[in-house]
Amino acid sequence: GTSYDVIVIGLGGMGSAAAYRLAQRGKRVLGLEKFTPVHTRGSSHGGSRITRQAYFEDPAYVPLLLRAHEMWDQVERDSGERIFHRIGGVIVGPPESGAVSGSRASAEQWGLKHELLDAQEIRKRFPAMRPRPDEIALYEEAAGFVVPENAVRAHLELAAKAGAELHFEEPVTHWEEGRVTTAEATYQAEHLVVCPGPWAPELLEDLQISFEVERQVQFYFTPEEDFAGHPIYIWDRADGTEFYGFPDIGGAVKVAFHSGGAICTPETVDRTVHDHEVEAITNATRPAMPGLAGTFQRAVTCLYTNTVDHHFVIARHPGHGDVTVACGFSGHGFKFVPVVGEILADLTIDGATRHPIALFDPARLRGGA
Ligand code: PYC
Repeated sequence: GTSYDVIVIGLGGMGSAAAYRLAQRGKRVLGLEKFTPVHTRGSSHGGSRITRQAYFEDPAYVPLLLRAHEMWDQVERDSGERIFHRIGGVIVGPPESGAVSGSRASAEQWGLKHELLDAQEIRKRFPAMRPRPDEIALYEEAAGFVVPENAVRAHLELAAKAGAELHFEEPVTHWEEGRVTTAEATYQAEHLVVCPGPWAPELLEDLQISFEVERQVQFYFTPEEDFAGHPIYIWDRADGTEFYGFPDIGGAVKVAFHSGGAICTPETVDRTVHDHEVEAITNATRPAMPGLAGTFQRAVTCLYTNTVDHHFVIARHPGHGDVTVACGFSGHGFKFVPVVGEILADLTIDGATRHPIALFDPARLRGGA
Protein backbone atom coordinates (compact mmCIF):
# COMPACT_ATOMS: atom_id res chain seq x y z
CA GLY A 1 0.00 0.00 0.00
CA THR A 2 1.09 3.62 -0.35
CA SER A 3 -0.58 5.13 2.72
CA TYR A 4 1.30 5.55 6.01
CA ASP A 5 0.91 7.12 9.42
CA VAL A 6 4.21 8.98 9.05
CA ILE A 7 6.68 9.63 6.24
CA VAL A 8 10.20 10.57 7.37
CA ILE A 9 12.15 12.51 4.74
CA GLY A 10 15.91 12.04 5.09
CA LEU A 11 17.52 9.02 6.81
CA GLY A 12 20.75 10.46 8.18
CA GLY A 13 21.30 10.75 11.92
CA MET A 14 18.10 12.56 12.84
CA GLY A 15 15.77 10.89 10.34
CA SER A 16 16.94 7.36 11.13
CA ALA A 17 16.35 7.98 14.86
CA ALA A 18 12.91 9.48 14.17
CA ALA A 19 11.92 6.51 11.99
CA TYR A 20 12.95 4.13 14.78
CA ARG A 21 11.13 5.94 17.60
CA LEU A 22 7.94 6.36 15.53
CA ALA A 23 7.90 2.69 14.48
CA GLN A 24 8.66 1.66 18.07
CA ARG A 25 5.54 3.57 19.14
CA GLY A 26 3.42 1.58 16.70
CA LYS A 27 3.26 3.97 13.76
CA ARG A 28 3.28 2.75 10.16
CA VAL A 29 6.41 4.53 8.94
CA LEU A 30 7.89 5.11 5.50
CA GLY A 31 11.44 6.49 5.45
CA LEU A 32 12.75 8.09 2.27
CA GLU A 33 16.44 8.73 1.59
CA LYS A 34 18.00 10.35 -1.48
CA PHE A 35 21.18 8.23 -1.33
CA THR A 36 22.33 4.83 -0.01
CA PRO A 37 22.28 3.96 3.72
CA VAL A 38 25.11 5.64 5.67
CA HIS A 39 26.36 7.74 2.73
CA THR A 40 28.99 10.49 2.90
CA ARG A 41 27.34 13.48 1.18
CA GLY A 42 25.62 14.95 4.20
CA SER A 43 26.66 15.33 7.83
CA SER A 44 26.61 11.84 9.37
CA HIS A 45 29.96 10.31 8.35
CA GLY A 46 33.66 10.41 9.22
CA GLY A 47 34.02 7.81 11.97
CA SER A 48 33.67 9.98 15.08
CA ARG A 49 31.62 12.77 16.66
CA ILE A 50 32.29 14.46 19.97
CA THR A 51 29.81 14.08 22.79
CA ARG A 52 29.97 15.91 26.14
CA GLN A 53 27.63 17.33 28.76
CA ALA A 54 29.17 20.58 30.06
CA TYR A 55 27.77 22.42 27.07
CA PHE A 56 29.29 25.82 26.30
CA GLU A 57 26.74 26.58 23.58
CA ASP A 58 23.96 26.96 26.19
CA PRO A 59 23.11 25.25 29.51
CA ALA A 60 19.62 24.58 28.08
CA TYR A 61 21.12 21.66 26.11
CA VAL A 62 22.25 19.81 29.24
CA PRO A 63 19.05 17.85 30.06
CA LEU A 64 18.94 16.69 26.43
CA LEU A 65 22.54 15.48 26.69
CA LEU A 66 21.84 13.56 29.88
CA ARG A 67 18.98 11.81 28.09
CA ALA A 68 21.01 11.27 24.89
CA HIS A 69 23.82 9.53 26.80
CA GLU A 70 21.30 7.19 28.43
CA MET A 71 19.70 6.52 25.04
CA TRP A 72 23.03 5.78 23.28
CA ASP A 73 23.55 2.97 25.79
CA GLN A 74 20.07 1.60 25.06
CA VAL A 75 20.57 1.77 21.27
CA GLU A 76 23.90 -0.05 21.64
CA ARG A 77 22.30 -2.80 23.72
CA ASP A 78 19.33 -3.23 21.38
CA SER A 79 21.27 -3.13 18.10
CA GLY A 80 24.55 -4.77 19.05
CA GLU A 81 26.42 -1.91 17.30
CA ARG A 82 29.36 -0.31 19.13
CA ILE A 83 28.52 3.41 19.18
CA PHE A 84 29.37 5.38 22.33
CA HIS A 85 32.95 5.51 23.65
CA ARG A 86 33.05 7.26 27.05
CA ILE A 87 36.75 8.17 27.03
CA GLY A 88 36.62 11.63 28.64
CA GLY A 89 37.09 15.03 27.07
CA VAL A 90 38.88 18.34 27.57
CA ILE A 91 37.83 21.83 26.58
CA VAL A 92 41.04 23.87 26.39
CA GLY A 93 41.69 27.60 26.14
CA PRO A 94 42.12 30.77 28.14
CA PRO A 95 39.75 30.78 31.14
CA GLU A 96 37.69 33.56 29.57
CA SER A 97 37.34 31.86 26.15
CA GLY A 98 33.79 31.03 25.13
CA ALA A 99 34.38 27.29 25.11
CA VAL A 100 36.03 27.11 28.55
CA SER A 101 33.90 29.69 30.37
CA GLY A 102 30.67 28.40 28.78
CA SER A 103 31.45 24.77 29.61
CA ARG A 104 32.21 25.77 33.18
CA ALA A 105 28.94 27.70 33.49
CA SER A 106 26.95 24.69 32.24
CA ALA A 107 28.80 22.31 34.57
CA GLU A 108 28.22 24.56 37.58
CA GLN A 109 24.57 25.24 36.80
CA TRP A 110 23.74 21.54 36.42
CA GLY A 111 26.16 20.12 38.97
CA LEU A 112 28.02 18.10 36.34
CA LYS A 113 31.14 16.29 37.44
CA HIS A 114 34.21 18.09 36.07
CA GLU A 115 37.77 19.12 36.88
CA LEU A 116 39.61 22.33 36.04
CA LEU A 117 43.24 21.73 35.08
CA ASP A 118 45.94 24.41 34.84
CA ALA A 119 48.53 24.30 32.05
CA GLN A 120 50.99 22.29 34.11
CA GLU A 121 48.35 19.74 35.08
CA ILE A 122 47.24 19.40 31.46
CA ARG A 123 50.85 18.62 30.42
CA LYS A 124 51.15 16.06 33.17
CA ARG A 125 47.88 14.25 32.43
CA PHE A 126 47.97 14.53 28.63
CA PRO A 127 51.63 14.80 27.56
CA ALA A 128 50.79 15.29 23.87
CA MET A 129 49.21 18.68 24.72
CA ARG A 130 51.41 21.79 25.07
CA PRO A 131 49.10 24.51 26.38
CA ARG A 132 50.28 28.10 26.78
CA PRO A 133 50.82 29.11 30.44
CA ASP A 134 47.54 31.05 30.47
CA GLU A 135 45.45 28.18 29.05
CA ILE A 136 43.37 25.88 31.24
CA ALA A 137 41.14 22.89 30.58
CA LEU A 138 37.79 21.68 31.77
CA TYR A 139 38.02 17.89 31.95
CA GLU A 140 34.83 15.88 31.81
CA GLU A 141 34.83 12.14 32.37
CA ALA A 142 31.35 11.69 30.84
CA ALA A 143 32.52 13.07 27.47
CA GLY A 144 33.72 10.94 24.59
CA PHE A 145 32.75 10.16 21.03
CA VAL A 146 30.08 8.37 19.06
CA VAL A 147 30.60 6.58 15.74
CA PRO A 148 28.08 8.17 13.35
CA GLU A 149 28.01 5.37 10.77
CA ASN A 150 27.31 2.75 13.46
CA ALA A 151 24.66 5.00 15.00
CA VAL A 152 22.81 5.51 11.71
CA ARG A 153 23.06 1.82 10.86
CA ALA A 154 21.75 0.87 14.32
CA HIS A 155 18.78 3.22 14.04
CA LEU A 156 17.94 2.01 10.52
CA GLU A 157 18.10 -1.63 11.60
CA LEU A 158 15.98 -1.00 14.70
CA ALA A 159 13.48 1.00 12.64
CA ALA A 160 13.15 -1.81 10.09
CA LYS A 161 12.85 -4.40 12.85
CA ALA A 162 10.02 -2.33 14.38
CA GLY A 163 8.23 -2.42 11.02
CA ALA A 164 9.33 0.76 9.23
CA GLU A 165 9.57 0.58 5.44
CA LEU A 166 12.80 2.27 4.30
CA HIS A 167 13.47 3.36 0.72
CA PHE A 168 16.96 4.38 -0.37
CA GLU A 169 18.14 6.15 -3.53
CA GLU A 170 14.65 7.60 -3.82
CA PRO A 171 14.92 11.41 -3.75
CA VAL A 172 11.90 13.47 -2.73
CA THR A 173 10.95 15.91 -5.47
CA HIS A 174 8.00 17.57 -3.74
CA TRP A 175 6.09 17.44 -0.45
CA GLU A 176 2.91 18.99 0.82
CA GLU A 177 0.66 18.24 3.80
CA GLY A 178 -0.23 14.54 3.68
CA ARG A 179 1.59 13.77 0.45
CA VAL A 180 5.17 13.16 -0.73
CA THR A 181 6.30 12.75 -4.32
CA THR A 182 9.58 11.06 -5.18
CA ALA A 183 11.32 10.12 -8.40
CA GLU A 184 9.41 6.79 -8.17
CA ALA A 185 5.95 7.38 -6.73
CA THR A 186 3.55 9.47 -4.67
CA TYR A 187 2.83 8.44 -1.07
CA GLN A 188 0.18 9.58 1.42
CA ALA A 189 0.59 9.95 5.17
CA GLU A 190 -1.11 11.57 8.14
CA HIS A 191 2.14 13.18 9.26
CA LEU A 192 5.47 14.17 7.74
CA VAL A 193 8.80 14.48 9.53
CA VAL A 194 11.41 16.42 7.57
CA CYS A 195 15.09 15.84 8.50
CA PRO A 196 16.85 17.35 5.48
CA GLY A 197 20.37 18.00 6.79
CA PRO A 198 22.16 20.32 4.34
CA TRP A 199 19.24 20.02 1.90
CA ALA A 200 17.21 22.25 4.29
CA PRO A 201 17.39 25.33 2.05
CA GLU A 202 15.58 23.49 -0.76
CA LEU A 203 13.29 21.13 1.23
CA LEU A 204 12.29 23.68 3.87
CA GLU A 205 12.29 26.88 1.86
CA ASP A 206 8.86 27.83 3.22
CA LEU A 207 10.19 27.92 6.81
CA GLN A 208 11.56 31.33 5.75
CA ILE A 209 14.78 30.83 7.68
CA SER A 210 18.18 31.52 6.20
CA PHE A 211 20.58 28.61 6.56
CA GLU A 212 24.27 28.70 5.69
CA VAL A 213 25.61 25.37 4.52
CA GLU A 214 29.33 25.34 5.41
CA ARG A 215 32.00 23.04 4.01
CA GLN A 216 34.25 21.48 6.65
CA VAL A 217 37.12 19.03 6.31
CA GLN A 218 37.93 16.09 8.59
CA PHE A 219 41.68 15.36 8.45
CA TYR A 220 43.28 12.04 9.46
CA PHE A 221 46.97 11.77 10.40
CA THR A 222 49.37 9.16 11.66
CA PRO A 223 50.57 10.91 14.82
CA GLU A 224 54.21 11.19 15.92
CA GLU A 225 53.33 10.93 19.60
CA ASP A 226 51.11 8.51 21.46
CA PHE A 227 47.44 9.50 21.20
CA ALA A 228 46.09 6.08 22.16
CA GLY A 229 44.64 6.99 25.57
CA HIS A 230 43.90 10.59 24.75
CA PRO A 231 40.54 12.23 25.51
CA ILE A 232 38.54 14.08 22.87
CA TYR A 233 39.37 17.79 22.86
CA ILE A 234 38.10 21.16 21.70
CA TRP A 235 40.81 23.82 21.70
CA ASP A 236 39.71 27.47 21.65
CA ARG A 237 42.84 29.59 21.13
CA ALA A 238 43.17 33.30 21.93
CA ASP A 239 43.99 34.03 18.26
CA GLY A 240 40.50 32.86 17.24
CA THR A 241 41.46 29.44 15.87
CA GLU A 242 39.27 26.64 17.12
CA PHE A 243 39.98 23.03 16.35
CA TYR A 244 38.87 19.74 17.84
CA GLY A 245 39.82 16.13 17.62
CA PHE A 246 39.98 12.57 18.81
CA PRO A 247 42.49 10.03 20.08
CA ASP A 248 44.06 7.44 17.84
CA ILE A 249 41.10 5.43 16.54
CA GLY A 250 42.09 2.52 14.32
CA GLY A 251 45.54 3.92 13.51
CA ALA A 252 44.61 7.55 12.80
CA VAL A 253 43.98 10.74 14.73
CA LYS A 254 41.21 12.89 13.30
CA VAL A 255 41.31 16.67 13.66
CA ALA A 256 39.25 19.51 12.15
CA PHE A 257 38.47 23.21 12.33
CA HIS A 258 35.07 24.13 13.74
CA SER A 259 34.56 27.32 11.69
CA GLY A 260 35.80 29.25 8.69
CA GLY A 261 34.63 26.85 5.95
CA ALA A 262 33.35 27.93 2.54
CA ILE A 263 29.61 28.55 2.18
CA CYS A 264 28.17 26.12 -0.38
CA THR A 265 25.39 23.69 -1.20
CA PRO A 266 25.58 19.88 -1.21
CA GLU A 267 25.62 20.12 -5.01
CA THR A 268 28.23 22.87 -5.44
CA VAL A 269 30.60 21.94 -2.60
CA ASP A 270 34.21 21.20 -3.52
CA ARG A 271 34.67 17.62 -2.29
CA THR A 272 38.40 17.68 -3.05
CA VAL A 273 40.71 18.51 -0.15
CA HIS A 274 43.69 20.63 -1.21
CA ASP A 275 47.32 20.65 -0.03
CA HIS A 276 47.02 24.17 1.38
CA GLU A 277 44.21 22.95 3.65
CA VAL A 278 46.35 20.13 5.05
CA GLU A 279 49.06 22.74 5.64
CA ALA A 280 46.62 25.06 7.44
CA ILE A 281 45.46 22.42 9.93
CA THR A 282 49.05 21.23 10.42
CA ASN A 283 50.21 24.77 11.18
CA ALA A 284 47.28 25.52 13.49
CA THR A 285 47.74 22.39 15.61
CA ARG A 286 51.56 22.31 15.69
CA PRO A 287 52.13 24.72 18.61
CA ALA A 288 49.37 23.05 20.65
CA MET A 289 50.08 19.40 19.83
CA PRO A 290 53.36 19.08 17.91
CA GLY A 291 53.06 15.30 17.58
CA LEU A 292 49.54 15.29 16.18
CA ALA A 293 49.78 16.10 12.47
CA GLY A 294 52.58 13.65 11.71
CA THR A 295 51.93 11.96 8.38
CA PHE A 296 48.82 12.96 6.44
CA GLN A 297 46.63 9.95 5.63
CA ARG A 298 43.43 11.28 4.09
CA ALA A 299 40.65 13.83 4.47
CA VAL A 300 36.93 13.99 3.80
CA THR A 301 34.56 16.92 3.42
CA CYS A 302 31.43 17.21 5.54
CA LEU A 303 28.66 19.81 5.74
CA TYR A 304 27.38 21.99 8.58
CA THR A 305 23.90 23.52 8.23
CA ASN A 306 24.17 26.71 10.27
CA THR A 307 21.39 28.86 11.65
CA VAL A 308 22.17 32.50 12.45
CA ASP A 309 22.51 31.81 16.21
CA HIS A 310 23.88 28.27 15.77
CA HIS A 311 21.01 26.78 17.78
CA PHE A 312 18.91 23.98 16.30
CA VAL A 313 15.45 24.12 14.73
CA ILE A 314 13.12 21.41 16.10
CA ALA A 315 9.38 22.10 15.97
CA ARG A 316 6.03 21.47 14.39
CA HIS A 317 6.19 23.36 11.08
CA PRO A 318 4.58 26.75 11.77
CA GLY A 319 3.05 26.93 8.28
CA HIS A 320 1.63 23.38 7.95
CA GLY A 321 -0.47 21.05 10.02
CA ASP A 322 1.02 17.64 10.80
CA VAL A 323 4.53 18.41 9.59
CA THR A 324 7.46 18.27 12.04
CA VAL A 325 10.95 19.57 11.21
CA ALA A 326 14.49 19.06 12.56
CA CYS A 327 17.31 21.00 10.89
CA GLY A 328 20.01 23.63 11.31
CA PHE A 329 22.17 21.54 13.63
CA SER A 330 25.05 23.96 13.00
CA GLY A 331 27.92 21.48 13.38
CA HIS A 332 27.06 20.26 16.88
CA GLY A 333 23.99 18.07 16.46
CA PHE A 334 25.08 14.48 16.08
CA LYS A 335 25.55 13.77 19.78
CA PHE A 336 21.80 14.52 20.21
CA VAL A 337 20.61 12.03 17.58
CA PRO A 338 18.69 9.59 19.85
CA VAL A 339 16.96 12.29 21.90
CA VAL A 340 16.04 14.23 18.74
CA GLY A 341 14.42 11.01 17.48
CA GLU A 342 12.43 10.82 20.70
CA ILE A 343 11.41 14.50 20.50
CA LEU A 344 10.32 14.12 16.86
CA ALA A 345 8.16 11.13 17.77
CA ASP A 346 6.64 13.12 20.67
CA LEU A 347 5.90 16.18 18.50
CA THR A 348 4.44 14.03 15.73
CA ILE A 349 2.26 11.78 17.89
CA ASP A 350 1.42 14.03 20.87
CA GLY A 351 1.94 17.51 19.39
CA ALA A 352 4.19 18.31 22.36
CA THR A 353 7.22 16.93 24.24
CA ARG A 354 8.37 16.81 27.87
CA HIS A 355 11.86 17.78 26.68
CA PRO A 356 12.95 21.44 26.87
CA ILE A 357 13.02 22.64 23.25
CA ALA A 358 12.06 26.34 23.57
CA LEU A 359 15.55 27.29 22.31
CA PHE A 360 14.85 25.52 19.00
CA ASP A 361 11.68 27.41 18.07
CA PRO A 362 11.97 28.59 14.44
CA ALA A 363 9.97 31.75 15.30
CA ARG A 364 13.21 33.30 16.63
CA LEU A 365 14.77 33.11 13.14
CA ARG A 366 11.88 33.92 10.84
CA GLY A 367 11.69 37.10 8.87
CA GLY A 368 15.03 38.40 10.13
CA ALA A 369 16.99 37.26 7.10
O1 PYC B 1 29.73 19.27 18.77
O2 PYC B 1 31.40 19.02 20.13
C1 PYC B 1 30.94 19.33 19.06
C2 PYC B 1 31.83 19.82 18.01
C3 PYC B 1 33.11 20.23 18.15
C4 PYC B 1 33.52 20.62 16.90
C5 PYC B 1 32.51 20.43 16.03
N1 PYC B 1 31.45 19.95 16.73
